[in-house]
Amino acid sequence: MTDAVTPVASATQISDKLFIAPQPELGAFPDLAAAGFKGVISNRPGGEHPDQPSPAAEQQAAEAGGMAFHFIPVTATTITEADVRSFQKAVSESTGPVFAHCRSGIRSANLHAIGEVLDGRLARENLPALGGQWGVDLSVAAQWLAREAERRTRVKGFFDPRTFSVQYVVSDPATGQCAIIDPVLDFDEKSGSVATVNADAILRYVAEEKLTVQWILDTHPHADHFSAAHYLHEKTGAPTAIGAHVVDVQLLWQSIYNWPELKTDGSQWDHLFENGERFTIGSLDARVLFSPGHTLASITYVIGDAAFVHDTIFMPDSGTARADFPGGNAEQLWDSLQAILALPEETRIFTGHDYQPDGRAPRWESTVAEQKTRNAHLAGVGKSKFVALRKARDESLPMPKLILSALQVNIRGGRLPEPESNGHRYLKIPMGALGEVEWGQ
Ligand SMILES: N[C@@H](CCC(=O)N[C@@H](CS)C(=O)NCC(=O)O)C(=O)O
Ligand SMILES: [Fe+2]
Repeated sequence: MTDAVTPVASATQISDKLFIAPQPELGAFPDLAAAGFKGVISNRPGGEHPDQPSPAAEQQAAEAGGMAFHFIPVTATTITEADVRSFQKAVSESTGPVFAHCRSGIRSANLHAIGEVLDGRLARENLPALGGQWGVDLSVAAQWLAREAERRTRVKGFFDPRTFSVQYVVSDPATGQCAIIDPVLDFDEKSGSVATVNADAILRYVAEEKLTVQWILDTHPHADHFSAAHYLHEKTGAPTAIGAHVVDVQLLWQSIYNWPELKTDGSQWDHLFENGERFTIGSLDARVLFSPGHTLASITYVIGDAAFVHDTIFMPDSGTARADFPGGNAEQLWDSLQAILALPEETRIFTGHDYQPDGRAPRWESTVAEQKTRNAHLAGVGKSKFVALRKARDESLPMPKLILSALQVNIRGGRLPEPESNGHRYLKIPMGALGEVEWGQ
């Protein structure tokens, strides 16, 4: 049982803990706290209307009243499963009643309803009746669920809050075959310890869903986390693969690490994909697009109606990946972005990182159409402007904290350094390898 709330005129109770309502004014937040609410969810993107309080102002007002604040912005046409799951988590983890709002409350009610159907507590056919009961139009949920039911390519994202990375299992419901894309091997740079929490969560999902792992894929040698490809290969026996230009990345970093023994023939993977190469995951057609710019070897996997673009395009409110690592190139990144945006408009774009702008809940799925119209770095921008903006931004970004640790692992397919005579493994840090930094005072 949850604590009772004093009825709030504007709010409709739609579950044990959840109340939906139109946009409250900032001045109403103390009343919500006094009424007994323990959490506030805003499902409204900032800046939808000039009179609307900013997400930051709402957060401050909620927290001043001792209420948790969750920013899960959606529009009727851009709801993703991640939004639904974040919404459910915000409600289930709340210590008491939760006040959810968008402009009118309809988006909040639809997010809740989608979750109920996905989890089997509600049948799709019952949505109209339930909507009638709540006085809310649930057709957004009905359409979303109908679209989802038709998909032949199933995608499950796993967000790693430590590195803001998104790992994927993409599966073919018809055959139960799947590929794992860009899995993370956990590394704590302060203690030097490695763990398999993320990779094991993926393996659990694979077992629960009775999937067979057909491929373990990386989009590029990552600079901000270790790849769990080798670990997962040992666990599942599935072949590993990456883009063929990984050999160029190996040569580049062989010199940075002064590492003559490193094999630079890509033999650390079972397969190297060429640009345009086709393969299958169960009955799903997959193909590879060469997408350099962030790294020399980056590729995009286009699988059914889904494109796994990793560090090229982020979510529309976030923009694009940086292009200043060794081997990076902003002009090439632009060309790669254009090739991705030339995919059919309804193609689902799954990104590799989400840095949660404005503290919003993590999300990772968009479409080509959304990216074209709304990407913060791309909409209405041409090549020369993009390249100038990208270079200026990159100059302001510090190197990822794991770049020097991660590359030596990732250019060997996620293998840790071999143990030395005392049984311990050691990472090698080339000093001064990546130029000057801003030291301040
Ligand atoms: N603070 C992060 C930075 C990670 C980072 O640089 N991410 C790359 C992708 S590997 C990026 O494109 N960032 C874009 C940006 O921050 O604008 C870390 O230390 O790991
Ligand atoms: Fe990256």
